[in-house]
Amino acid sequence: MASAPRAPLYLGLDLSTQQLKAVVIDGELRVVHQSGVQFDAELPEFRTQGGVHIHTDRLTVTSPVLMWVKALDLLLDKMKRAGLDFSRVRALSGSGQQHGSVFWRRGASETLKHLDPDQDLHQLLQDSFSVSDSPVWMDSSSTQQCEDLQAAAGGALRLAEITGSRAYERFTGNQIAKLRQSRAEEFQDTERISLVSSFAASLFLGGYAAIDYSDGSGMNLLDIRTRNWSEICLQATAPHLDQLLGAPLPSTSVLGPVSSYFVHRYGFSESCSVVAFTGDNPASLAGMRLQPGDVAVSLGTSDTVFLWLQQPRPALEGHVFCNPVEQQEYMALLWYTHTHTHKQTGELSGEGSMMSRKSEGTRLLDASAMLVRKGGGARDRLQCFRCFVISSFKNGSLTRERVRNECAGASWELFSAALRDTPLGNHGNIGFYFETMEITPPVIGVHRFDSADCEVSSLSPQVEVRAVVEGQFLSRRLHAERLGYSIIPGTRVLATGGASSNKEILQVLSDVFNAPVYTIDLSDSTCLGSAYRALHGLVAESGASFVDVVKKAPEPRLVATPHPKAKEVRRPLYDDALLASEAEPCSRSLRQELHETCPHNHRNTFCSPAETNTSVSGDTLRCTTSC
Ligand code: 5FX
Repeated sequence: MASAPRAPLYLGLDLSTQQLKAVVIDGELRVVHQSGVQFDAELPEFRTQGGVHIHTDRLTVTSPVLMWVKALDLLLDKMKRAGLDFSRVRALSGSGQQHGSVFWRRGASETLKHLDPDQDLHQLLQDSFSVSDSPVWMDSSSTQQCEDLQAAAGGALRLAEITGSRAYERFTGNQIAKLRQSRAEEFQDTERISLVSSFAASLFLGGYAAIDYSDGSGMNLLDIRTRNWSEICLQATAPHLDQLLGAPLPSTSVLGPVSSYFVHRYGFSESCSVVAFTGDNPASLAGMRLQPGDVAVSLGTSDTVFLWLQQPRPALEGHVFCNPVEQQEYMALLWYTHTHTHKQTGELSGEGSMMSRKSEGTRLLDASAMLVRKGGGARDRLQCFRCFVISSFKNGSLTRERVRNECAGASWELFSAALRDTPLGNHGNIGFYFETMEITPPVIGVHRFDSADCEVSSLSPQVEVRAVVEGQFLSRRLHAERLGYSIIPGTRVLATGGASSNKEILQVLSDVFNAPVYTIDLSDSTCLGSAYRALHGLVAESGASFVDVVKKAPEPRLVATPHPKAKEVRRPLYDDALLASEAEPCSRSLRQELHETCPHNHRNTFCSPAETNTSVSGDTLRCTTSC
């Protein structure tokens, strides 16, 4: 049933790595409009690939901030041409790729306040950024700053206790520290630092938008208990940083009305509310409406696995994020085991031993109990605690696309046909495809193995297609299991992101997880989650819960059930090699050095117990390739 002509609408946006998208829903939660702008194809003047510039060091990854602004001009023009009546939009919210940062030049706040509706935003804001190339989540160039921050905080574990995560290169605080050191002049000229999400919200507000707690949790700067910036982390990162960041706010906050620029240029109502924007992962959680026992797999530029666990099992990696929809909850609880980081700070004794890892796990469990101990017994809270676990994988859709281009004539139809024509288990052929430094696990390398578990340099095109998809999903499943995922009656795999519209890929997902796969009608839960959050933001202050507000939303659709033989397919080689690669107690910086100094000149190397040893900076490292 179509909505009444004047019925209110809610707009959700997502400024992701490769595109800017919008979804509009009505009060019945029906999608009434969708639009998008692809950066590479529609804004070729910025010369991005996959929406980013990868610099010559292969570690620094940035996106032009004006490309994002111009994409918003294009998107709103498209929506207007499509006949969307902006005056009906009661509230809008959005999301951005997590961790990325925008550096506003001195004077930009005045510019934002007085935007001339006769001009495009990208013209008006062309001089408003002190740094034109924004660091994004794919960047892994701030290893030194990570080590410095951990040392200042009293170790990786202490930093995780404060901010929810040990130091990660892509986390914003470490990017800010790097920029301050390497581009002092631009840093001096900076008036305000936004996340990608709060940057997009600032455009709509006509003033600087607060960073929300949930996206703020991905910075290594927010104390997730006090929900304020951590003094220790601020000081270790940059002087007077709190002034550059502004005070963080709850993710459900109404930040104010839309700026008069949008009222005059596009016909928005003056009373349209801007609800705090958040990170793409928190927004996706809102869009998928995860339930206990579910596992959600987002298949986008990065692949992300979200879990809702009643009783998290300690594993040594991950992030705790503040919950984006319920103010009193934490969104993500992730555990980590990477002893190599602690080794640098001398935090653990007997490094790498089972005992030290076990005791670290116990300490982390204690830390989590502390996090949830907010009135009521820790045990009770832990049981009803909404524990969302997130693992992020950098080698997602870009890797699948590369294999599609090389093995399936750049056609998704041929890619799907290859999956249909090859059996589950791929006759024992398998591959690791970490083309860029992975996040989970932090390794790099492409390795293919035949049915005899011998490394081979190539596979036939059809087999390669299945190898990449099965390999990626086995890795996702393995990490989910290490975080406590197990199939229980009623377990659902919820798939979202671009690749979730490919039936054959979803069949492999179902077979590898041995569970039914569901999708929501829209392949993109992030935008939808933003639209839901816009609606919820209007009533959150009065105590309405998110679950109640979105209960009318359509139920996910069953799209694949596991093959009866799915249970029998086991890949011990894959599991062993991945687990071993993560057990190696060496630092990521050394790993990168190894990549450059492998004595056997291998292009792709990663740490793992194997035949060959090499020594870098006095540490024993190993090259996995049999030499
Ligand atoms: C999460 O921690 C990530 O780094 C990615 O999933 C980005 O949010 C992708 F935009």
